[in-house]
Amino acid sequence: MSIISKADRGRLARLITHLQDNPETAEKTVGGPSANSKLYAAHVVGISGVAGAGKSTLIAQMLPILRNEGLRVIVLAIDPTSDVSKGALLGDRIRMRDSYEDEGVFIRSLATRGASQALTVSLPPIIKACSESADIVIVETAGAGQVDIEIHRLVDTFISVIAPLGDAITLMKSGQTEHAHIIAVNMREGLDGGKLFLEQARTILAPHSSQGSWQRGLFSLDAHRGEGIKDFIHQGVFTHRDSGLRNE
Ligand SMILES: Nc1nc2c(ncn2[C@@H]2O[C@H](COP(=O)(O)OP(=O)(O)OP(=O)(O)O)[C@@H](O)[C@H]2O)c(=O)[nH]1
Ligand SMILES: [Mg+2]
Repeated sequence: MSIISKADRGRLARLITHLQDNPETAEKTVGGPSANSKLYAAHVVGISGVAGAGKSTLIAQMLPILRNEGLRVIVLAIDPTSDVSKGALLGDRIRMRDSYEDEGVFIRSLATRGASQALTVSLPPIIKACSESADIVIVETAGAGQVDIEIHRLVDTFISVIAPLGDAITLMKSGQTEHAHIIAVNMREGLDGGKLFLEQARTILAPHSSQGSWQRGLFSLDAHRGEGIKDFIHQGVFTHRDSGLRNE
C-alpha cells in the first residue's frame, strides 16, 4: 500500500517545525541544504504563480489523479503573508479537504513569518526529508519573496500557473515564468478575455522558449472544474519527470 506512515508523518511534522523555528540548524539536521535536485529521492515539483492564480485549486485536483497512479504525495504550501499561517492553512484545508484523510497524502503549510530568508535556508532540507517519504513532493509558492526567486533551483520540475487576471503582460512577467518547464494557463471560465489571454500566452511563452534541451509545455486548464488536469499531469508533469532532462 502506498501510504505515508504515521511514524513518517510525525517525524516530518517535528522536523518541519524544528527547522522553521531553528533554521540555523538546517545544515546539521539533514546534512546540509543542497541546490542539487539530483539528490532527491522523489520527484520534486514546484508550482508558482501570483496569489489567486489557482495553484491550490490545481493541486487539489491533481491529488486524486496522482493517488490513482499509486504515488505518495507530500504538499508543502508556502504562505508569504501571515504570521501564523492560519489563513493559508484554512484555505488549503478547504481546497484540499478531500485528500486530508488520505493516508497517501501529507499536506503542510509553511509560514515565511516575515523572514523569508530563514525559509530559504530551511526549505531545501525540508524538501529533502519529504522526498524520502513520498514519490512526489509538490511545493506551492506565491509570487514575490526570496523563496519564490530561489524555488526553481530547488525543484526538478518547475510549473508556473498563470490566469487571465489583470494585465496579461504583467502576469507573464510574474511567478518566475521565465524559468518554467511547464506553464499552466488556468482559464477561469468566468473571466473575460480568457481566449485572447491564452492566444497571447501561446504566442509569447510557449514556442520560443525552452529550458535547456526541454521544450517548454503549455497547458490550458480549468482548475475549478477539473478540466485539462489529466493531460497536464500525464503529458506535462510526467513527461518532464521521465524525460531525463529534469535536472537541467
Ligand atoms: N471560476 C474559477 N475559479 C477558480 C479557478 N481556479 C481557482 N479559482 C478560485 O480562485 C480563488 C483562488 O484560488 P486558489 O487556488 O486559492 O489560488 P492560489 O493561487 O492557490 O492562491 P494563493 O495560495 O493565495 O497564492 C479561489 O476562490 C478559487 O476557488 C478556476 O479555474 N475557475
Ligand atoms: Mg494557494
